[in-house]
Amino acid sequence: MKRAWIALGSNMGDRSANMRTAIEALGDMVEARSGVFETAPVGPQPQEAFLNAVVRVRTDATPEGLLKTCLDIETSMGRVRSDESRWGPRVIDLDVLMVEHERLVTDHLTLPHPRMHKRAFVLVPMVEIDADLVHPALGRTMAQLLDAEIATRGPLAGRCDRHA
Ligand code: PH2
Ligand code: MG
Ligand code: MG
Repeated sequence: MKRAWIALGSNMGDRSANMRTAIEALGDMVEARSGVFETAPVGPQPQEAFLNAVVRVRTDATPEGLLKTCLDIETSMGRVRSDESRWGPRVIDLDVLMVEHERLVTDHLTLPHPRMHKRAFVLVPMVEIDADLVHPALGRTMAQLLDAEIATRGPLAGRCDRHA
């Protein structure tokens, strides 16, 4: 069994319900989950605030298999990728962040997730569950990466508020 980390995000519809439904769909795989945070949208277009969280799962699936599980959950929750723009609003987004310390580049999946270390909405919940986890490409812990990101951008740019 390997450990993997998945980021969840929603900024359309009943965001809290969407987050709950997605975590429930991951089922028994989930062994730890962060709190839910309300976060300022990152990306070119103006859009509603997101809810974000990170879960740690345990699975025998391959990274590609785990990605397929995530995409299937998105589809089952009504997400239609062809209707949306890159970094635009979405009902639910499940991103595979890391699988153990593997580094991988395929057509569909890059591990660790290529932007995770630049996103407070990923690092804040990540630090809550695994602050000392070392990023396999950067050799720094999640806590160190979050400190670096806040130092670069300032605390307001990546606003993350704990949500009920
Ligand atoms: N996801 C995006 C684009 N921008 N911003 C926040 N705060 N949270 C997200 O999950 C997010 C985003 C595309 O996946
Ligand atoms: Mg995604
Ligand atoms: Mg995403």
